[in-house]
Amino acid sequence: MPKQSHCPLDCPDACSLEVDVEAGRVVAVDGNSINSLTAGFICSKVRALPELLYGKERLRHPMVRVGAKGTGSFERVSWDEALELVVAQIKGAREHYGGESLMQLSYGGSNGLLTQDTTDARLWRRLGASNLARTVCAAPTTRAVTEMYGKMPGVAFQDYVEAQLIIVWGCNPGATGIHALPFIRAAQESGAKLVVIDPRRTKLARSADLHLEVKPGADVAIALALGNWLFENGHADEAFLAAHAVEIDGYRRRAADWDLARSAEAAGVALADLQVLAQWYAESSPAVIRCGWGLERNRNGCGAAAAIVALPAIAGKFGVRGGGYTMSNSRAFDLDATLAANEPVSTARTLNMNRLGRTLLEASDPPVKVLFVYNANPVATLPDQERVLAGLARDDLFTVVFEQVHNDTVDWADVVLPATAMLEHAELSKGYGAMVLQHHGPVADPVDEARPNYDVFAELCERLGLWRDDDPVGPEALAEAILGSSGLASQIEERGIALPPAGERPVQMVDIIPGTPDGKIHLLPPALDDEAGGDFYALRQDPATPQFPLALISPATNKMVSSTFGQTVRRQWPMQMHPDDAAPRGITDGDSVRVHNDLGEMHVLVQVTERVRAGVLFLPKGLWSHHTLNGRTSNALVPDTYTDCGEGACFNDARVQVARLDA
Ligand SMILES: Nc1nc2c(c(=O)[nH]1)N[C@H]1C(S)=C(S)[C@@H](COP(=O)(O)OP(=O)(O)OC[C@H]3O[C@@H](n4cnc5c(=O)[nH]c(N)nc54)[C@H](O)[C@@H]3O)O[C@H]1N2
Ligand SMILES: Nc1nc2c(c(=O)[nH]1)N[C@H]1C(S)=C(S)[C@@H](COP(=O)(O)OP(=O)(O)OC[C@H]3O[C@@H](n4cnc5c(=O)[nH]c(N)nc54)[C@H](O)[C@@H]3O)O[C@H]1N2
Ligand code: SF4
Ligand SMILES: [Mo]
Repeated sequence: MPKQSHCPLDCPDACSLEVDVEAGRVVAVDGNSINSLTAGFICSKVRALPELLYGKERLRHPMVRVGAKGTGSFERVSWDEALELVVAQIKGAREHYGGESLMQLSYGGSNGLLTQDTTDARLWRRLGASNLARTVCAAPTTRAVTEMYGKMPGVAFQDYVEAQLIIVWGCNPGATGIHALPFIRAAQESGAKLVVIDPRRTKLARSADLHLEVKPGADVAIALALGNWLFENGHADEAFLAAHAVEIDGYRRRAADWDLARSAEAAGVALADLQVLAQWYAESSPAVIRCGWGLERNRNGCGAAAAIVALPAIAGKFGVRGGGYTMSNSRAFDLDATLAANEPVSTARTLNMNRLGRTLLEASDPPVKVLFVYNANPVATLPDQERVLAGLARDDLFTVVFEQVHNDTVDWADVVLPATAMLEHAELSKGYGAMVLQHHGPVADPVDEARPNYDVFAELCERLGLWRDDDPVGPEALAEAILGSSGLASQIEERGIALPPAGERPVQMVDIIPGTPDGKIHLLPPALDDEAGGDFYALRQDPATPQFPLALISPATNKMVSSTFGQTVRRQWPMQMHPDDAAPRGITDGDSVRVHNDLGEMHVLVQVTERVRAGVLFLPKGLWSHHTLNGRTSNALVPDTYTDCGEGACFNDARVQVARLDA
């Protein structure tokens, strides 16, 4: 009998799973239909999960460093020895430098609610450790959507079949959320038009009725021009706006700077294409915009997301099934996972993960003395990789890496703790695309000595004398603390899954309304202007220079989830480059090239292809050092600058030069 579970990975789809287990080991994983969006199929990555669980890179025992930092040479120790060492280092740093000298670094490795912000948050808060600003993803889009709509959930993918027009904007569901695809295809078969706005000719873009190959970072110009055009041409829904929106005149004044011609020029797209898009959007209902995260990872990220999600309000696209927008649905459930921490947020300083390298090298009040990494792979995933590496190389820094597999970050650890992986521990997860909540116990045995996050952090609390009698402990008690009296636990018990109060297919502005304090849609939130230090809708200048003219972007691939599964891709990963950029540099397909800027350099193979627009290079996010010729990845060229609002990472603002390696 297959066992039921779900996928907690950082993916919108939150698949419900059926797992074949033999003698405590996972032998096969597939989807079932308990989550209706899963519809019985899953991605190839998770189908190959046994390779992650039982492959040679899996960490099986605690270890301490024996060689130089960065070399990844370790010797096996017991859990007791490893934890005592960690405890001694934490105590020592706290005594001499204060709690803020302790830095935790955790992110999306496990998107589940039990493996992050429960007993770990309890530990950090009670220690007075530096707080972490988790801004590496979704920070600018979340800022925009929270200010404008109070993070109202979006159109369910299942309802895309109802749409006459689907605009997929800065999102690549063919890789990053495959369960939306059947609904997009079904809509197309029923005559819906598909528009894709993306600097790359993705598979979806190639099947679209219209593809705008936008310059990276220029989306705000397109969205404001569309808004302006709707008003100017009598296609704004003034009655809807009067009833449900505020700051309309302010928005109009800002957007008035943008006509379609100026926007086409700024965004590097054809004016005729923009005119077609404007006309289609005005005419079609239901019309839905799938706004992704590709467009947020630059200096204009928050303004772009805001200008995009303003459009359905202006054009009056809400109120019908299949009409509106989809961004993140992570707030479909009103749950506070940190309740399980049983400890309020501390007043300690906050460190932004996007500047990890700078923080490790420059923070002085106090310096970071202990870095504790879990649910994250900072060497692979954070900006300014050279600085991150230099920081990790500090002799006076004690680094703990609590991980499932021997990745690039583990190489820099002083102590390595082996973590259980999905299916080996209990998990409670909500999708940020699929609007479902799932809860399962472990279905497979942990490998060797691997242990779940929730147990290890609880034990560290105890060893550090930070334990309280009323602390929930163990996965059941933690889940209970999070779910409280919401009624969700009994739903899960009865049906194997829970749906949010408004159901899994809410109609925007009918079943759900904006969660802003006044319940209105805010088209020009003053808080965003304040944070941006001026007009957050401004199109900031492209960071390209004559010396570094090419835009290196690093969106997701279908082979990995961020850096997760990187060990299973054993080949070199080629960087895509347009023929018009390759030819003048004497570069041909298959060449080895040097990609560089002031921050660093990366040596990679090249694939010359028209699948990226001219002026743009593509190498995916999350790559490991073994995927390139010199062990550096895109992040070695990514500045640690912040987005306009939200202090997000500007991964796609890397501007570089490329030359043949033998030149
Ligand atoms: N260049 C570039 N870089 C990017 C991006 C980009 O667009 N361009 N995008 C960014 C985005 S969107 C994101 S979300 C981040 C993700 O950045 P990260 O969160 O750092 O990366 P992940 O690969 O999701 O997860 C890291 C690790 O968590 C571990 N892990 C998983 N579950 C558990 C657990 O239960 N316990 C413990 N202890 N460990 C666990 C996994 O083994 C994995 O190695 O990367 C960002 N990096
Ligand atoms: N297989 C797989 N699935 C994943 C992930 C993964 O790594 N692999 N990561 C998960 C995570 S953490 C996240 S956050 C989501 C992200 O999922 P997506 O929203 O799809 O985000 P990205 O992959 O960063 O980029 C999406 C598209 O935006 C394009 N793009 C880049 N810059 C711009 C721009 O300035 N404007 C516009 N219009 N488009 C631009 C890219 O070319 C890319 O095709 O996916 C999740 N799902
Ligand atoms: S990574 Fe996404 S598509 Fe793959 S099984 Fe998990 S939730 Fe489903
Ligand atoms: Mo992400």
